[in-house]
Amino acid sequence: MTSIIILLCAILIVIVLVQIGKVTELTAQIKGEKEVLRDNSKWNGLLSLVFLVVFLSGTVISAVKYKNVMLGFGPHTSASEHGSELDMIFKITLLVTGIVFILTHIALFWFAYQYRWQENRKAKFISHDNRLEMWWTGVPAIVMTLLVVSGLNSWNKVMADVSPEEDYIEIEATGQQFNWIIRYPGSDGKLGTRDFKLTTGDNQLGLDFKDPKNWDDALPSQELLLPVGKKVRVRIIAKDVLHNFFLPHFRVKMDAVPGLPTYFVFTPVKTTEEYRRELAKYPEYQELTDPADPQSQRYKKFEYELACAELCGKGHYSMRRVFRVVSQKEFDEWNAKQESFYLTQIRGKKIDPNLDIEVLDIEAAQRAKTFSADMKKAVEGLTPADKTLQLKHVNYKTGSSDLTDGSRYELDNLVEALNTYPQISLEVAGHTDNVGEAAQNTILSAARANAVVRYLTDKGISAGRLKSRGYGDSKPLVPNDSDENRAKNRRTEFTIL
Ligand SMILES: [Cu+2]
Repeated sequence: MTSIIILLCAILIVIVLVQIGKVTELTAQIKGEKEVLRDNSKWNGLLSLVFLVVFLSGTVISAVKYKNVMLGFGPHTSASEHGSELDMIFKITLLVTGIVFILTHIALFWFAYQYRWQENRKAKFISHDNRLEMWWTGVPAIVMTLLVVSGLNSWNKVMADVSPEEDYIEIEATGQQFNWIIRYPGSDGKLGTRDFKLTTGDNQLGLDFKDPKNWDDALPSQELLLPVGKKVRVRIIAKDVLHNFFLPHFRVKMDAVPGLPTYFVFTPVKTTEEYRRELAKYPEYQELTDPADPQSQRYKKFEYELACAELCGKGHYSMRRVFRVVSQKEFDEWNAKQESFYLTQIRGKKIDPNLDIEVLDIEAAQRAKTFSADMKKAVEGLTPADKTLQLKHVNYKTGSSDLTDGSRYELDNLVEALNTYPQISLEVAGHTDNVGEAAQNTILSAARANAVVRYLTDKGISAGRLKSRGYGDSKPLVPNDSDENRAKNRRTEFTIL
């Protein structure tokens, strides 16, 4: 329907134009050709002058009016180190081209008015003038050279890669239809390797999990943080079509090309809060976004945005992510809280290439951290329940009291805790589920608790600090009514005495 209306409108416009042409021809016949020509020229000339004034003043007025919402002006000075230099190039170019723009427009429309057709006036033809040629070739050539040379100089500075001894963080941005997957390096500070051949539905980035650097890499799905004052190197990758990694407030813009990794290095110099404080000084940003809420000023909503600056398809607009720039301290806290993609999504599943390794270094380290935090709480605890901890990663071979190989990590954590707190002594307690005979269960649980105590004394802990006891199935954690619950009841605990 809409297209039919548009088509009809187009046909009507053509008819109107043809009719105007015919009317003009008729008037010319009635009035005489010369008369019409004189009239037309006069009006064309005058309208040229009017256009000149309206157009040029419109340009200048709109530039002044909107200056505070344009990047590089008002509160929008660059939020990155290299950005101010780029802004300066833009401003110098704008000044030079602005002067030329105004002069040529004045000349163009003034000439159109001044030299409009008049009777008895002949045009003067200049076939060639060397001096003029020299001027209008020489001056633009010199100006262009200066602009290009200073631009190249800045380009080399902005595009310089990091050197290995520099202090920087590296993140990775993968563009796909239609979102950005941002990868953080985790606690080791290093991004793991990827191989497109490993890409599956579960491993969308094709991360090579045989590479330990990948084990702690995180893919935050919500908020993204960057520390202020630290160099950030972004690896930029595309999975399907051309995308563009665009952080306008940092003057960062780089194509994400399938099959050709690119990068950008920049240093954020303003935190999100500092940027908001800057905006708050301008009336445009003090306006309320919700008239009913006096606290809804525009500047409070400001965020650093990541967009895709390449029209990559229907959902292109949805490729927005928010980066928040914060202090190094806040960043470190946030970074430590990010969950490892490998440990939460891949580890232990069929696609995990490290199934043959019972406990990875990173898992042992994580367990040690949790254990020492739990231990601290238990030592400070008041009730017996507070002072009781479960040895979650201590396991035995089926039906026996032989510790599995993987149990030693948790037991070594316990040894370390006993050395850290030399004043404490423990009761190690074995528990079973209700399968089998009760007497048999008590014997097995006692043997298991004993095995733990033996491990600890072998590691130099004084036997006087350790008791062991087998409770059999007498103290279940939960009712023994499902496999899952029975598994919970089979456990080894210790209580600080
Ligand atoms: Cu895109």
